[in-house]
Amino acid sequence: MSDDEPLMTVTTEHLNTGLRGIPVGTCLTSFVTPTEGVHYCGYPVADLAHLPVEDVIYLLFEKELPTSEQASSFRSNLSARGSVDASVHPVLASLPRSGHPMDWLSIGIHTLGMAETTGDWKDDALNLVARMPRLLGLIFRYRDGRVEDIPEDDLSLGLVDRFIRTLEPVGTDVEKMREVLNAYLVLHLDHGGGNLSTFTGKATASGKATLYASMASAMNSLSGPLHGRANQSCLEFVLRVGTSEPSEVERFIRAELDAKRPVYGFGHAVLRAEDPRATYQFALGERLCPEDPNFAIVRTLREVAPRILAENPKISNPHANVDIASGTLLHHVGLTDPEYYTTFFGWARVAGIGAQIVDEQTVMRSGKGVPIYRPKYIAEGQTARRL
Ligand code: HAX
Repeated sequence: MSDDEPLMTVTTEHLNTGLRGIPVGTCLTSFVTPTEGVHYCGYPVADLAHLPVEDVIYLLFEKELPTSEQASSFRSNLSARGSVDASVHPVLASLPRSGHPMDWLSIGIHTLGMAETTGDWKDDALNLVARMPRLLGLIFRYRDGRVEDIPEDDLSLGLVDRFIRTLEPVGTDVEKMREVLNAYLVLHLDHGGGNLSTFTGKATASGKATLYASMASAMNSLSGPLHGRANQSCLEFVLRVGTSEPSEVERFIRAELDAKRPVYGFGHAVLRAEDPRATYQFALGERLCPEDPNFAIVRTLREVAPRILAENPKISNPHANVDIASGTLLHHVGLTDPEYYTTFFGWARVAGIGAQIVDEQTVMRSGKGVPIYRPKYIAEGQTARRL
């Protein structure tokens, strides 16, 4: 694109539409296409989903996949950054267990920032990436009241294994849990520049709030039911369907639509095909848990729902989205409480949002960074007045 080429004409029709489709900046980490979904630095996400999450985090920060030496040095780098300050324990111990885990996550991130902020965007972003698995594991432990004998962190382990070590799951196939969590994280790391949580995090950072304060803002955005919390609603929906018999599933879907309720796990604002992140997770489910009754429901939903949704011409995309199978996979590996699912989403997004904040604050405009956000609002229903 040339410097003076108009990208679009903004008309009054665009006002009060949440900036939908209005170009506001550039993104160096990812883009989304209607058919292939999200790409990280050019790679379709489905091509990356089998890689260790640390390698894909490296990609988002460095814009290249690591060589094996770079991958091993990046793991050591994260290990050196991973220690979580002891002040997090009394803070988590004091929070109401009735609070949503996303509120705990936001407060946990703020606490880490109060304990130590370097002021260097990239150091703070990578420090937080390295501290997330321990923080999240501790949130689970304190909310469950399992606070006796929490194992020490083992910084020599990878990110997923550090979470599992802190969690100490009982009666779970840890190999499967590791594979499901690694894939979940890779698939949720980033999603272009303009999604609400990423935008919020970058907007907060543009006022030179700390990386931690910016990320807590992003997590607060992500916690909304129209944004990240949809993945919690999706598993709740699957549990409500309760049968994998196609005609009963069809009856259930039609009743939901008649009641003006959404059919969770289907549709997307940008994609116009099945989300490749859903396709990957369907294949993972067929391999890891083909007999799981919830997975059987998801399989039937995938067969039945698009046909019914396509009957409504208003629905731009009747196909499965990323949230359709992720909750069922997490449930299968022992992470059974859907209230926590958005915190896994948040854990993943800390890397993508962190990388985008670093880019906006240290790379854009030849390193000068993006100035404080200040979109224009036009006064309405007001005339100049004097007392
Ligand atoms: N069930 C019922 N109605 C649906 C629908 C679905 N799965 N998908 C779209 N529609 C409806 C919309 O509500 C909208 O209705 P109105 O005109 O009455 O407002 C109409 O069809 C047109 O919608 P659209 O243009 O196709 O899609 P939107 O960009 O407006 O909405 C949503 C995209 C994802 C919000 C929507 O498809 C939806 O509500 N899906 C179900 C909930 C869900 O699975 N959410 C997770 C999305 C994944 C994600 O991005 N997570 O972050």
